[in-house]
Amino acid sequence: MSKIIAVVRKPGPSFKQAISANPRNLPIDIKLACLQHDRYVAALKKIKVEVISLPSLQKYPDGPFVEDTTVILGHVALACPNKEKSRQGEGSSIHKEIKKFMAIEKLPHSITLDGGDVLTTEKEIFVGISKRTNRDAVDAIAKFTKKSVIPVEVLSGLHLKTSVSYLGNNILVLDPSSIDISPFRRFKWIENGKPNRYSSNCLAIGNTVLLSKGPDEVVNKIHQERLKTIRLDISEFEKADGGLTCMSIIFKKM
Ligand code: CIR
Repeated sequence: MSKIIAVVRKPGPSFKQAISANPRNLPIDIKLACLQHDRYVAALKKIKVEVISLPSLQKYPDGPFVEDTTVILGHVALACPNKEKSRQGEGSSIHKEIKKFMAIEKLPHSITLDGGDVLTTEKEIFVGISKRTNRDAVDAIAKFTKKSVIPVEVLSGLHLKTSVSYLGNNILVLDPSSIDISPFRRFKWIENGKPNRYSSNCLAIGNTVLLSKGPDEVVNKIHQERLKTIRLDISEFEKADGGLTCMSIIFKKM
């Protein structure tokens, strides 16, 4: 099996100022965030993922949410033109790292795109049309892949992957009240409700699924699919609207 790489960024003191749609959930406990991040990295290493850990960036409070800076298309990566002003420029040190493995392509200025809106399956790439990602992103991504690129309306929550994850083998975990589910009809899915939204954001690598707190019922259903689970408390990242996938960029070493 080819080696899987994860690029992550440690939270630093400025993570306290990360964007949050629910400021009443704040403040973020930085010490606890660092501990939760260490456990996330340990879980990745446990399943034999090679982790590239980048230092925290004082200038970019949302820096640990590396997923939003880059879309990996296998042979090439796209540098995301992030809509949020405070996040623009956050990707440059990450792209330097990823360039060691594959080419990075830039996208036209009319596009806004966060990696959290891109859900990749074997044959399709679903793109959330959200507060952060616009429709132009769909055609732009399509230029770099042979897969079908399909827009999905995000009804609530920050990104598409806030509410839906792909586990492989045609199985999704999703919250049907937060996204338009019609593009996903051909899949089998494990349903989650809005109150447990963050447990719809799972990180599936091989036959292991990393997931945050949520109903045991979801975990049991994942086990029924003969997948293993690792549960991680990422409360401090959820305060800033982030889930497990947001905290890494995953790709295969070619
Ligand atoms: C933001 O609002 O941009 C960050 N506070 C959260 C980003 C979460 N990223 C993700 O879901 N991919």
